[in-house]
Amino acid sequence: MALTSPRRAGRRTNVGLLALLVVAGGSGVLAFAVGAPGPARLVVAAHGAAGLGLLLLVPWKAVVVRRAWRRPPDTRGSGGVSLGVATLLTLLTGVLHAVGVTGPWSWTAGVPVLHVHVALGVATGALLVVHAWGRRQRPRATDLDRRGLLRAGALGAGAAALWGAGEGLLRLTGAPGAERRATGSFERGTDDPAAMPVTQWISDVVPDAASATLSLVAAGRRVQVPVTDLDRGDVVRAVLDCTGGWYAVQDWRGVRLDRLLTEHLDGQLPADGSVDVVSVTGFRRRLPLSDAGGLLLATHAAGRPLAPGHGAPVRLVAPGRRGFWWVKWVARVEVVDAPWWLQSPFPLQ
Ligand code: HEM
Ligand SMILES: Nc1nc2c(c(=O)[nH]1)N[C@H]1C(S)=C(S)[C@@H](COP(=O)(O)O)O[C@H]1N2
Ligand SMILES: [Mo]
Repeated sequence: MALTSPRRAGRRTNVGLLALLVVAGGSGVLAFAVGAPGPARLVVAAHGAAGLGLLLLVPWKAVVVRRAWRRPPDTRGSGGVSLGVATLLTLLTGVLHAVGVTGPWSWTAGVPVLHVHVALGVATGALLVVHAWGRRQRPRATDLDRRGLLRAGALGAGAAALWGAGEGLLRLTGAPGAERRATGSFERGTDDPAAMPVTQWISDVVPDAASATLSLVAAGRRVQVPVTDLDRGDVVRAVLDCTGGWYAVQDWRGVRLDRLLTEHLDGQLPADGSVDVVSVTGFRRRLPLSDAGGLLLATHAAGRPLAPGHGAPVRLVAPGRRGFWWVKWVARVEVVDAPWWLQSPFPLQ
């Protein structure tokens, strides 16, 4: 479909690219936060479509770029080349992850290709700010007229079609990516915890010695529970889905958090409120207390005690939440009044 001829490319092309990059960046971050399969599928589809949709505007952008290069250098603005390169590398690594190639590009090389993708995505965002600053493309009334909306709609439909074609191709060719979860993650070590990667969020490290007791705290009261008392036979089958791009399903065993809290702190539990789950390393997450019935403090996976790297002697199991909520080496569980959303959306260590 000829929306406009590439010769008339210009402001609208730039606005289109900007919109797609903003959607790609936003949905990328959102993809890290969402754990439920339904919403994750939507977010990941929007992300893939916005990212791949950038390719549709390449012919138009090429004209814009060629035109700029015929002008004197001091009228050109800066950072365009690095932004272009960063954007294409971000796209490339995103696709490499989605296809699921093995070998040096996969997570087995030490660094998951998805982490490279995210780092490049963040760099692209920074370069975009530098590049677009001072050259703001002001919105015009005609952007939202019938033709403007048709163009935007056509770009959206084209992007969605490109993403759909990509997904179809993965299935047709039987690429590993056809099997990935709604979040985009690949299966590693289901029912075999030893085959599960040991993953730290940013800078945390496996502690030398974990705590032999668990502190339960509420309303100024503190109870010390030996970790050997935590295997009560409560079992939850749940998916650990890491933002590094892998997931595993295990039978986790231990004690339900609501059960443990009512046993030891009954009477001190507020009707609403939150619960801080804190690792011996300082890594922590705050969850709504109303979720406690679905949370497990696990001492075992697949019938075996947790390995040190996987959080021994006790870790949190948070079904439906991404891996960074599954605090390992839990030393303290504290009931607090503050709302759960009053914390950094992602851990800081
Ligand atoms: C502006 C920058 C970005 C662009 C252009 C981009 C583009 C892409 C593309 C094209 C894919 C492959 C989708 C597919 O083929 O189905 C992808 C996958 C992915 N990206 Fe990004 N991305 C960007 C930033 C980010 C950021 C900042 C994050 C996370 C914080 C992120 C997370 C992901 C994830 C989780 C996948 C895997 C989804 C799947 O398997 O389909 N991306 N990205
Ligand atoms: N204390 C602590 N707990 C943590 C992390 C961490 O860095 N420190 N990483 C989280 C992340 S990002 C994931 S995906 C899972 C990984 O669990 P595993 O190492 O048992 O596979 O643990 C979570 N719990
Ligand atoms: Mo993770």
